[in-house]
Amino acid sequence: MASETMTKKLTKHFYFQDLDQDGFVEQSDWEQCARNLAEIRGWPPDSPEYEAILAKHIQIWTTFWQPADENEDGKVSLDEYLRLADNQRAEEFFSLDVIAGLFGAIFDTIDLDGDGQITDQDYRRFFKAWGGEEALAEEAFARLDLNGDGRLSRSIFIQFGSNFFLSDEPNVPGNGLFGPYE
Ligand SMILES: [Ca+2]
Ligand SMILES: [Ca+2]
Ligand SMILES: [Ca+2]
Repeated sequence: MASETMTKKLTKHFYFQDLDQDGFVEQSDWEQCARNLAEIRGWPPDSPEYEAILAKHIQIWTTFWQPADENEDGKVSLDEYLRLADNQRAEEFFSLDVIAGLFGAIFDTIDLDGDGQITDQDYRRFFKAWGGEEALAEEAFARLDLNGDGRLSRSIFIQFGSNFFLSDEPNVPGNGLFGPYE
């Protein structure tokens, strides 16, 4: 069984990614987020930047979320997602390799200038693209930016991702990646 803390975190993560709030995480949520990001950045739908960001989002859906779709109806329910943490599939899905891959990929969707650092502005755009509140993004970023220099590197971001998925400690910094979870 997943711990109470883990269940709360995963539930938070699930609803963060359910962009259209229909109770399922689907490929269309990821596509919509890519469209939102492109719009925020002023990238036209036929631009190479738009194509690249769309491909990255679809790749995260395909490699991380789609395998959770146990009944293969094309969408991941909260129950399906929570079951990943509940059985031996957790070893496969929440392995260090998978998490490093996932958070590296998420990082690349946030670090839109590709210099290997994300700023609080990037983080606000990330939340906004997922339909989240920019104030929550500010708060989340401030908690993650431990040395207060206004930037997060790729490696620390991946480390926070490991906190999020592998630690049952209620107070590790990575728990706030997607905003407060309680
Ligand atoms: Ca959805
Ligand atoms: Ca399903
Ligand atoms: Ca950057």
